[in-house]
Amino acid sequence: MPPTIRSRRPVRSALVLFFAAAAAGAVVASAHAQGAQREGRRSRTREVKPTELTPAQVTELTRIANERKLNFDDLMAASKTFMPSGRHDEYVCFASGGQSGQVFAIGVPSMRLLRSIAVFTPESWQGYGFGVGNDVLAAGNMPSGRTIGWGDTHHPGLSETNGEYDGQFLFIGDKANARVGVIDLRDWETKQIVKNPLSVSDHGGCFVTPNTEYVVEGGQYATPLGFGYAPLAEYKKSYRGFVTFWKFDREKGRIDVAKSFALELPPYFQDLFDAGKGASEGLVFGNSFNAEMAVGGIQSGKPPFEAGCSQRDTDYLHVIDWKIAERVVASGKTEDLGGFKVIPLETSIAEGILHLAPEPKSPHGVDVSPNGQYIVVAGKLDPHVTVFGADRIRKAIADKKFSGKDDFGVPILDFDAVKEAQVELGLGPLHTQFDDQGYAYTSLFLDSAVARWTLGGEYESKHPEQPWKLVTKTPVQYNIGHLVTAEGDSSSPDGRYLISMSKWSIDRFVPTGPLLPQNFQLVDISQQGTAMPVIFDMPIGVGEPHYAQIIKADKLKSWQVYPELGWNPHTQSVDPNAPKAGKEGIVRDGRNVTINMTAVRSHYTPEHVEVNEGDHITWRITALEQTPDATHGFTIGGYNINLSLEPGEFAEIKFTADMPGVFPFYCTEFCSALHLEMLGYFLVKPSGAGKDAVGMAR
Ligand code: RUQ
Ligand code: CUA
Repeated sequence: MPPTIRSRRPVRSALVLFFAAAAAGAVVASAHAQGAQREGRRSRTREVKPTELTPAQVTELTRIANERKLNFDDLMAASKTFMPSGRHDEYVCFASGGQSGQVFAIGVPSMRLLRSIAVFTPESWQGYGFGVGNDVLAAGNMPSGRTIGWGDTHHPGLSETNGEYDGQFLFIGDKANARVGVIDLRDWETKQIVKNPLSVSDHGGCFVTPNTEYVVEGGQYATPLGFGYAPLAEYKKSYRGFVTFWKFDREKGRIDVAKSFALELPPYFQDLFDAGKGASEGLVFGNSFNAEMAVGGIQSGKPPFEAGCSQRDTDYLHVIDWKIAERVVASGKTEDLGGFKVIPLETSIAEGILHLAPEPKSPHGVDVSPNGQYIVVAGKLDPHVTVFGADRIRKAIADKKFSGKDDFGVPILDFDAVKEAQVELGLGPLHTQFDDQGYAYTSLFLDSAVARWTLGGEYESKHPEQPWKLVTKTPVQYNIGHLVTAEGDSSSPDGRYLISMSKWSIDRFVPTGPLLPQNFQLVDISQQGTAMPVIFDMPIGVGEPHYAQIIKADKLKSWQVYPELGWNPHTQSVDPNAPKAGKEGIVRDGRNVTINMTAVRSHYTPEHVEVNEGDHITWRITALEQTPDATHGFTIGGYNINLSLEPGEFAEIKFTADMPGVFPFYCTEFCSALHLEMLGYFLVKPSGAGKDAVGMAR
């Protein structure tokens, strides 16, 4: 692996420059701090004065720099990323959490993990799946009812308005189980999980259309759609790919399954998708990597998938016109599969919804430029990225400039007619993002580098002397997968910061056993030309993130506390059943017992709850807090229950008291000095025969 190239300028002379830069930065910082105070934030930011360093301070800093073996580049990196206590990051990066099944929110440029958001995997800290959230999780189970207890999150997608992130919702796809999660960014909680009714697994989700009309989820490993069986010998006949358009109801904050639909696709392994915008609005692009329709079979001497899938020189870019698809759905030309609307492949061909275009060898990413004009496809086994032109694609479709049809009768657009440019970048190009300076950035997996290159065409005025050219490469450690720039796949990227989502970390951190963290490396892309240094390494030790998006932090309108006491986060309204202060108590109706409880620093009311074995319990709690961060937990040990009750929140849990005994319940958040005293007893009186908590028959 190539080491990072860095100048090792002597520290002392370099420090003078550094402090000059630091002084300039401090003025900006001071303005920020004042802004924060004007906004009335409860900020503890100290007053920042322009830095004027005394000779004694310079000496002291130089001593520390030398002691810690920091050169000038290191000091610059530190000054670009360090956040004094209380100062907020300018951006938030939402990264998928890979096999953790969650989403991570990371502050940029400090690269501090702000929190995880539980989506597909129960998470006790957030009280998700241990009393509440169970229904959201259960909605994502297999149609057979089989429980899925985790997810493999790949691509987060922020909701958009006119192609810009609007900070309202976040969608996230689960590759392993073909599901989509919907997160409301007011309280950063998962509100909905939908299971794709066609397929076990997927890959190309979630990507949103420019006004979040649809959340796009593309398939990957072809199967008989709808969970049927067919032998692999019938692959071409019975196996199919797909892309699903989930209709999003912004008002309700939910996907409307009844208004959603899917397209049946040929059994090429569809990979990533991206929604067109601007010049390409109304189109969706998806690539694929098994035009060979290989089925593997290493155990019987056949070429393994990796070889079989990469025989041909080209695979297929899928160009899908979702506006036509919408009309076709409205006119009822769909088939019903498990209660879901599917446009058959013949219909897509006949109606002009689907076209293919050749794309070089085993591509991975497909990314649409900010103006929507250029569609960049990176071929893993080709050192180039291939750029398709949206206008060219539309013209080729209109003029029927086809080079043939595939085995299923899908017209293939003539490559030369739709190709805009090809740019040689290096080995293993995967994914591309953009900035505001007319540059594109592509991850090079095999080179372990980030390539910066110039866009041409409509962007040519930015770099007239060298359109469509590689500018520079920055080495990263190691094996970069996705990369993300600030607002980098929106209509107006900010640039400035890029995160290399490095898959291997090898020697970057203290070894953590044979399983090492992934490495998010922050790259400063604020300067033009070849300067593009790595300025921070952040270990991710809780899963393997794939894609991420970076949003300007001030676009997020997060609640600090729930708007009113008794708020039900699932309905995002006050719950009529929420217990009120002074109205607590226990109500029995036959075998049904309802507990109306409140929680406030530092007690629950009531503190004694006595029921009989076998009673059906409805336990309702309102957190009577309105102070930011005054969160209470609530656990009943032994009953697998743990809640996180944020200020104002109402929660309801239902269970059967099938285990007799004495169960202390307590608050699992260190909420106050007398937090240990925030407890009560749940007493379950044994009734007749049965088993007790240790499983002994009575
Ligand atoms: S993947 S490292 Cu997006 Cu699932 Cu490319
Ligand atoms: Cu409430 Cu600890």
